[in-house]
Amino acid sequence: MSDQFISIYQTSEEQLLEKAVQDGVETMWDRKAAMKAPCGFGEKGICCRICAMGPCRISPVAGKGAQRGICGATADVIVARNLARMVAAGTASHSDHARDIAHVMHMASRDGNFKIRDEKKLLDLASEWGVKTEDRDIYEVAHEVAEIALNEFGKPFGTLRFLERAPEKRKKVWDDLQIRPRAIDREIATILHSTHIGCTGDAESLLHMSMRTALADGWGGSMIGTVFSDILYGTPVPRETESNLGVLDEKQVNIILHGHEPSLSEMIVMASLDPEMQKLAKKVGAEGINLAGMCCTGNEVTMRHGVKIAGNFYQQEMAVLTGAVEAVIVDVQCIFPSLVPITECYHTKFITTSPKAKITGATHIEFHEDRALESAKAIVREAIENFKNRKKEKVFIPTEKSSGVVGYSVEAIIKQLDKVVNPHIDPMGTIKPLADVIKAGVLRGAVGIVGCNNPKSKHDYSHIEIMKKMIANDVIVVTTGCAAQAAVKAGLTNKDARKLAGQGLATVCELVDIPPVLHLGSCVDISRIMTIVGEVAKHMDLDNSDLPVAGIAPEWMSEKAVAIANYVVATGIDTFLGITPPVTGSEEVMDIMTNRVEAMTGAKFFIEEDPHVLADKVLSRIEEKRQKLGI
Ligand code: NFS
Ligand code: SF4
Repeated sequence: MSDQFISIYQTSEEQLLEKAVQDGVETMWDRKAAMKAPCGFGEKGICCRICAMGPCRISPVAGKGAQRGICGATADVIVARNLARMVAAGTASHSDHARDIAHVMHMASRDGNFKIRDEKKLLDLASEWGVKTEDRDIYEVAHEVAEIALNEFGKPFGTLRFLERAPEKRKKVWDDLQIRPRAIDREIATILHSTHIGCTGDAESLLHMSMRTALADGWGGSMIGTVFSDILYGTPVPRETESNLGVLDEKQVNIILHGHEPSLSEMIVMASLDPEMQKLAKKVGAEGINLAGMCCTGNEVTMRHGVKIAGNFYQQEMAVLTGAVEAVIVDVQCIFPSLVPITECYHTKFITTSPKAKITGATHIEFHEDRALESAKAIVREAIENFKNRKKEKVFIPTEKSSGVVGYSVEAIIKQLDKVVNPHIDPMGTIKPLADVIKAGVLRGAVGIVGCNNPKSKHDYSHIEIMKKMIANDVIVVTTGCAAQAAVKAGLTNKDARKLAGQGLATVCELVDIPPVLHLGSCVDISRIMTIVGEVAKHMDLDNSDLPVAGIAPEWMSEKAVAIANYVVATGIDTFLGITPPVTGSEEVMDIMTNRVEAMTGAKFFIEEDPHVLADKVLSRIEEKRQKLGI
């Protein structure tokens, strides 16, 4: 099924690229070709432009040419500083997203647009955080909890609250290393300070600080993003969806929802269901309004509403190339500025909505949370009214699409696991069945396959090849972000895909009624993966680093991915990178990341660009961990 997918998909991709040539449209491939070979200094991380005495670049040949920047910074320091700044930017992005969600919860009200949809999750969190809940209105509780979360960003004392959710052994590692993050913004600011000219001049110290900042993402910003989105918009449950550009419909108004925060997209979903909007769509001659998601916004709305997925990161230009999209609506992150010139070649409106991400040439219609539905309707109306401008002769929609199941929150996974629990023997509602099958070796282990697309690797190929190899070897896959969308497109989140799994995994999938690759959501939802791993470790009285699990980012590209990789390693989980990060210019940084960090956190980085070799390395590392545990 997935081999077929790869070839089908390549055809539709090629067709669209041919169309781009015919229509005179430039794509990322043209720009990549124009860029020629990437800058060798940048690629190795040995270019510094932190101060105006530079830019300085260090000779990649040891002992020959410039070995230090003008200030005397070595290659090790320059590489580590650049990496630390990537971690800070990634952490800032996930966390600022989370902050907005917390603000939305702070303004939630019974008669407003934003409501509390998962009261249980809110009440559980309130009691976890010591907020009084008896005899109180749920919205009063929500506001207090939201305020506590908002204080997590800048509180002057203490460390982050969600760290307490980790297994005891992991907390001890963090204490020993002194990397429990304090306030989220503080960690980001500290890194920016420490990487200023003439501050930290020690690679190990910079990487140590990077881990603390990254933990403020994984166990701070990202976790707040996930938990608060669930409370406001509902904790996802398994549901059917479809993915790939074939979900666009020639007869309907097609709206692409692209970006990250669910607040806007939730309101767009509501607005598109509004009878007034539906009527307007009919009036302009369309059969209806067809929403299609892209990138993490796509994941958020597909998990909660079954909105179809148009595609992942690399397909944003392709979607417009179909000529069938009335509007691309975006908020923040992973949005190509090239959508301006591309949409200009068609009738497509490119609508930015966030003051944090304005793009020259786009139509900016600001989304105001305090009059959310009204703002969303104004945006949807623009799209509908644009239907009449569509040029029939320019429309080409590839037919490829695939179905799959999405929406595996931790709660949903535990509910599935309950199917194999004998309530006379074991308690319901725990992770125990998963721990049991891992212990017994029916599943050899579990991996999280996450991250972006990157033109350095064939689109989705690494994601899919690695996923197939994992499941064939009885390793269950959980996936988020653009990797998760690749999985849906390849049919791997379909329950049928268990025929591609090894016998152990196939049996588990059948008994528990799940696909072998579980879609857990957007990139902030990697916090769900941290939670599951932590729960299994607690159940087995182990540390995360003892478990036969790994994180894999086959086609990553963003700074957010660098932050994620660092918090995953700091959480005790090995991380395999399919794209080499810009660190190879420093032997010391390479040595810390791929070797010495293991003695500190129990996990390390593996860098391997060949997806098949990478998969083999993951499998052997999993077996190594099993051997150590004697299971
Ligand atoms: Ni993640 Fe989501 Fe995709 Fe990469 Fe971008 S959408 S937050 S960064 S490209 S997986
Ligand atoms: Fe050069 Fe040092 Fe300034 Fe960087 S901080 S640009 S290495 S002088």
